[in-house]
Amino acid sequence: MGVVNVTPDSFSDGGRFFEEAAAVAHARRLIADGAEILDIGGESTRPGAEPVDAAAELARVLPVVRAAVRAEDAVPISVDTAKPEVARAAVAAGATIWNDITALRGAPDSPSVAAELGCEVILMHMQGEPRTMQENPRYEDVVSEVRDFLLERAEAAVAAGVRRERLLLDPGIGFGKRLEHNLALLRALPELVSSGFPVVLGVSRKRFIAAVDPAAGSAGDRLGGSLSAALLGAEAGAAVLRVHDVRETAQALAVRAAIVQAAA
Ligand code: YH5
Repeated sequence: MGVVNVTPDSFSDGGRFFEEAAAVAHARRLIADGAEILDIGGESTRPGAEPVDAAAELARVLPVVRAAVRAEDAVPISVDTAKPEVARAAVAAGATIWNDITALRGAPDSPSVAAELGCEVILMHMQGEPRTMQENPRYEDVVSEVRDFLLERAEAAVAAGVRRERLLLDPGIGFGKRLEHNLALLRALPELVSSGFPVVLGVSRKRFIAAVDPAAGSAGDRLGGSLSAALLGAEAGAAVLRVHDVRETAQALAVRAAIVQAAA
């Protein structure tokens, strides 16, 4: 799954043409690089990020979803949003996956809208909310708490009418977690895989890599750590890897597969 961020461009005095064109070009590039899904998002969910209103998020995301759906080598489109109205419009435009970092807790009608849309739904674990989640993350037992939360949200989705086969679970690396929590979750990934739900993993360029390697201060310096954690995720049985560097990740996975399949 390749990440397409549609973020405001500080040069675009209100007009959205350039940020939209850049996102569409990036989407095409990720498909050419081997992405099998595109995850398109217009709300920054990085630690410390401020919320965006639905109209602004829709105006950013929808044109890019439309263009990605029309691309000649189109792949399934996921929309990264916590807002049911954004998910509804994106699915109407051809997206087939709702990636919700709040696990359908973003609005009271999120579960019923997910059921109505009939799309696949990624339920992600997050402690707190993006603006403040890294201030004081606390767990007794992070692995069991994250697993129990995700299974509880899966049951809530099913109770609202979402079909079980449409659900995917994600431990939410970096969302209200310290380094020790992220590492424990990665190490215990096979336990989440054993739930039977397909598991989505997002480690790409995240800050926990800088916590291991303090020299990796900026996101662009975290490719090695991203690939290392992505390979571990694949090994553990994750079904979807959410990444920025599609070409490099596909190469890492291809080399691993070639080695695993090599004749003795
Ligand atoms: C995820 O894990 N993450 S947005 C901070 C960074 C780098 C990257 C530079 N949406 C996930 O990618 N959806 C995001 O430091 C997600 N799983 C799912 N399902 C955060 C992100 C990032 C944040």
